[in-house]
Amino acid sequence: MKKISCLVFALSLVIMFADIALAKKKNENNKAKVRKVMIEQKYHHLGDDNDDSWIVPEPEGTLWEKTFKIKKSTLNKYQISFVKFLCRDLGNAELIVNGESIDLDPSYEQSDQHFVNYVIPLPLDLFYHGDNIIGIEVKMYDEVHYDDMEFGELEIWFQ
Ligand SMILES: [Ca+2]
Ligand SMILES: [Ca+2]
Repeated sequence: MKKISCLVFALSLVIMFADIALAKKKNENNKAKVRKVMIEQKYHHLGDDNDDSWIVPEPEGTLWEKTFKIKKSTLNKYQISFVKFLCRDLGNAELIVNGESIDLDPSYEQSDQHFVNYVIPLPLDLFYHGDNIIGIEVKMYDEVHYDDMEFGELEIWFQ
């Protein structure tokens, strides 16, 4: 009897470790899969000042917005999302996703000479299946002037 219970115990240990190994492998596979959705490859200049050294010298206004679609299967499949874009001289600007304002981490390097890669985590429940709107709006830094910035290569990553 004792022998049998030892055998059962050993067997259950083997099954348990096999389960853990399998779960770990599954997890690693999931981690490796990132779905990258290009929203806007083109560069845009928001603000109110001309700058001939920028990709888009003339500002295009103070708000950029774009509608894009997300499939229900994407929202069901992934756990987290990020918005990723290249940006110069971000300063005082706001990211808006489906009407919700997202704080842009002020610890990123600020440069008007080169582009900085921003990766901002977004709660997945901000998105709808079907149409979604993403926007960037520059703010005033005094009573009259807007804080210019330039951005492009904007993607949303699902992971
Ligand atoms: Ca700026
Ligand atoms: Ca300005």
